[in-house]
Amino acid sequence: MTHESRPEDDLLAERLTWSRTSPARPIPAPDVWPLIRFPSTPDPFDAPMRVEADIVGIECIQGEVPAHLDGTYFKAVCDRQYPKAVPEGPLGAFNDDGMAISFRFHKGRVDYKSRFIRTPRFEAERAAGRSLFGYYRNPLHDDPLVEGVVRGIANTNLVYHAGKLYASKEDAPPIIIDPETLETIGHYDFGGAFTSQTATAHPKIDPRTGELVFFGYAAKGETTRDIAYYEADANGDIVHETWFKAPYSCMIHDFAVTQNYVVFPVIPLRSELAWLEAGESTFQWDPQEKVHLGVIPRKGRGDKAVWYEGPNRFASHIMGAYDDGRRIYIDTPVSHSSYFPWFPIVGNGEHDPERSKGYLSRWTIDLAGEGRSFTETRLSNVPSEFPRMDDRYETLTYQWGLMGLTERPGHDAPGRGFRWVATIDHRTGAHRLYYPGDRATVGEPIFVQGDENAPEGHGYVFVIVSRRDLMHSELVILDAQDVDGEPVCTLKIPLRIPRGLHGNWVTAEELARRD
Ligand code: V55
Ligand code: FE
Repeated sequence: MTHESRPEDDLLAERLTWSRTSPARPIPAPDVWPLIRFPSTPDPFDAPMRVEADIVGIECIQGEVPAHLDGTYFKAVCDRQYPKAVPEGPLGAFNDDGMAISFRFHKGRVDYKSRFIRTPRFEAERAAGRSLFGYYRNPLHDDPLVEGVVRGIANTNLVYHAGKLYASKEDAPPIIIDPETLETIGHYDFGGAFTSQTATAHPKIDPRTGELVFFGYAAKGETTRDIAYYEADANGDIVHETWFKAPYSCMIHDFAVTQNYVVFPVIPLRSELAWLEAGESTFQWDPQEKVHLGVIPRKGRGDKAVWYEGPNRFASHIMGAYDDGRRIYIDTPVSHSSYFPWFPIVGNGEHDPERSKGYLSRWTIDLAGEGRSFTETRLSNVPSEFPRMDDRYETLTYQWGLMGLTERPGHDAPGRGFRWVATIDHRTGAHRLYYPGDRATVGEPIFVQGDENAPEGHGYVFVIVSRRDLMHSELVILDAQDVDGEPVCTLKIPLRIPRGLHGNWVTAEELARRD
């Protein structure tokens, strides 16, 4: 099946692009500030927090902080400045304002900081005292005051490369923020070399070369099939740019990077201009459409992409990927229907929670094989998401991974959300699990190197735990090889850290290399 764009789409697409980083005219201050009243959340723990905090020396309530840890854990979380102007349904945190949080470790002391990202959208709304931007990824119903203004909310990831800390969301160019103060510096276009409308929140750093490998999809505006693939060298200068088109327009949240290839997963969470015009969900799950994996050699030409097809599947985050010259291996939680229940199903299908569970699987592309298809094998029998690895092995053969689990077969955990952190050893397929207790949920776990020369997966796991009964959060540090043992330490943050997406550890040595 193809989803050809209509001839009039190119004209309409212009309305789906941004051209300004501030409103055309200053936003007038209201005569009386609008009343702020948020809808209630199913769990009061998830109510908006809106606190920008500084805590010098966080309390350690269990164990001891490893004094040799020197660096900062940066993480993007999602809070909301104002109630939304449009009905949006239970959209998770996807349309909430980005906030950067940091835990700075130095000589056994840990300082906490949180700051909203000052996106053009955040600033415009603050001036008005209310929401001006409407639906998720749909500019057609925004307040005319902000027509053409970048809609990005930088709520998905914080990535450090070549002296810059990038706050990103996949519908806008990256914003850089100060790693020390978390103050927003502004949009960054790599000295003019970056021309896409969008940049992924999941760039990859090649540990061998220090290159930043990234892309934008819907790169000429929402619903366009255009993809721009970039590589920046270890100094942060863009050295490669190529443009091509996906078989159909969809959300390309993450991608696979190996030593020799980049792979763009086109997954049927599709997007159509007509849906945006009608104020329907910008993304909808299409149970009829195939997966297409677009393969390009590293720094190769987009128009030479080779597309490999597979059956209807959902996948989002990639744990790890590598190639052996002939085959490309991509490990990702795969489900038989959309993982996101808030995006409707084309044809009004009902969400089936069983079919939407993701199981870590390996997609294998045989570049020398016959035909243009790929194979799928399951690596784990527990439903998981938020896969991560020891990032020192990004693009390379790897054996150790991390993930969050919503359930554990045979074990009853009351409540919902991510409840366990699991590690996987690909040599044996064995899992080890950390469970924080019955009234707690976990965020994305990350690997933190204690010693840069330690073997793969030897170090720490950091995870933010929401203590839903105690109404505070904790940063729990686990021994990466023994996550089922007693935590190394537990740091108590006396606030609710808003629900978050992705984060990364940056060593003090890397941070010192700032320009
Ligand atoms: C995700 C999160 C987003 C988004 C798209 O898979 C995908 C996660 C926080 O926003 O816009
Ligand atoms: Fe993500």
